[in-house]
Amino acid sequence: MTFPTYHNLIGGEWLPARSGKTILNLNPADHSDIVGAFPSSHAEDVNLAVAAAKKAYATWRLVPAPKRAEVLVRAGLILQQRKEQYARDMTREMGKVLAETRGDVQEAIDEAFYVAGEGRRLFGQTTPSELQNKFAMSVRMPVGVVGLITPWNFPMAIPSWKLFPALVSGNTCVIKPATDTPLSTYNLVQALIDAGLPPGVVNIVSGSGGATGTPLIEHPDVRAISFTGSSEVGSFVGQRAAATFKPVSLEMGGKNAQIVLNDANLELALDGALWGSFGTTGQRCTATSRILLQKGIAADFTAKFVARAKALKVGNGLDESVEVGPQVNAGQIETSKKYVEIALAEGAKLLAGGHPLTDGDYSKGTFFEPTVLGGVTPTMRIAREEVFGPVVSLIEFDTFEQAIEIANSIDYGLSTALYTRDVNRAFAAIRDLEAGITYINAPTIGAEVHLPFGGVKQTGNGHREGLGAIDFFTTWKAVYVDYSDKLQRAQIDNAE
Ligand code: UN1
Repeated sequence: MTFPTYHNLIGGEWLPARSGKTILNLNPADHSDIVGAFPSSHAEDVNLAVAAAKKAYATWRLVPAPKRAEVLVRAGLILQQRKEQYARDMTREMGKVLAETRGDVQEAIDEAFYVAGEGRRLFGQTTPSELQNKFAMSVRMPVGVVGLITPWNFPMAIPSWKLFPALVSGNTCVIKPATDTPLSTYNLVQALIDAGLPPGVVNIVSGSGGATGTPLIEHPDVRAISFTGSSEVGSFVGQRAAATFKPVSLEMGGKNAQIVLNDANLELALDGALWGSFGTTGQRCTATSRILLQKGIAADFTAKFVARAKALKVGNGLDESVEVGPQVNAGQIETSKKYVEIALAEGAKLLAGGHPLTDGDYSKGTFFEPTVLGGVTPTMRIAREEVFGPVVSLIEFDTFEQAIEIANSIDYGLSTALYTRDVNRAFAAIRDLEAGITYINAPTIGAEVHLPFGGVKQTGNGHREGLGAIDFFTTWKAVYVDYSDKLQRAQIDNAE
């Protein structure tokens, strides 16, 4: 079949990788469907992109922030017009069902309009000076050239979470999209270009993490790195960035628990668990991967949940009747398989699924059955390690306090959910769950762009996207204006 060839975007020009090499972007539902060939970039391509971003920074930083924001408003409007096409492109390259890829594009639209408002805020502070006739304030400054490394599971939303706040703050960007899903980043950046973004302000270098990402992290002219991906890679990114003292925002794994108490609305809890576990084929860092069931409802919940998991329709996400798309690639299938084996070896019971789907049309892509494991105990590896696939564990408990303890007994801390009608317990859980996000009577997935997004423990290193991204993409400058016309020595001339 014929397929398009895409180039890197460097200083406003579309350029192939210097090596001439490309990486094929395949539809995970049908590997014979080639979405396109994308550059396989190396350090020399990264160097060109960083140089272009550095050049563009000299002028972009001086564009008034409200004007920078207008580019985002126009980009948001363009994305609205192209939503259907971009959603279809995304389902083709990533696999998740159309309803979800429409949501992914919508998240970028929401982000554009939310962050555009920052163009007329970017607030600093004024504060009294300790000296007379002296004025003190703080202002937000851009950081400079920033490097953005994004994952395949939210191929447009997550790039928008990074690009838009970086841009409104006056930075210029080099983005390395995920190897599996570069097209959605191209579509997002095309919307920015059509909205009037000047050349060089955003540059794209496609390629693998090692060959493209590492030189970006290490480049001396890159002033900050924002990364979303696995904790394993995030640890590497953080260590490399530390060598050149770069601020680095790391958004990583989860092992998110939904707790269901005896008094919960059971149907609601079932709906939430099903969506949280198998939405995006379980490939969200916020996905529900542990369902903690109080013993009074455990048997009833389990029977209903297993029946509903077995009834889910798995297939090509472009088919509107499909509920669960493929996994993104063969490596992810291997991980799901491996974790089911580990769980069974440790004594868990297979209640639904557990295997790759390979018959008929499934053989064209990378599909895995929605999988439910019962009899899981909190110390098993399946209860502690991230799978990033359609594999969920059921864990039973006696008391509310035990549930909180189990929920917190892992190395991650991204999202949590509690289903109950008891308002006292709800507020105790909000206080006690160790996670960046807690939902009450709603699933672990579904964050909105204008709240802080991120986690504690091995999920992150303290930064937040959404509300919080501007803090990462700006640096504070303290400003003192002395209008006394004499030397005034702080801590000395005004001391008793
Ligand atoms: C992710 O999985 O990396 O809250 C992001 C959610 C989405 C974002 C998920 N809005 O599930």
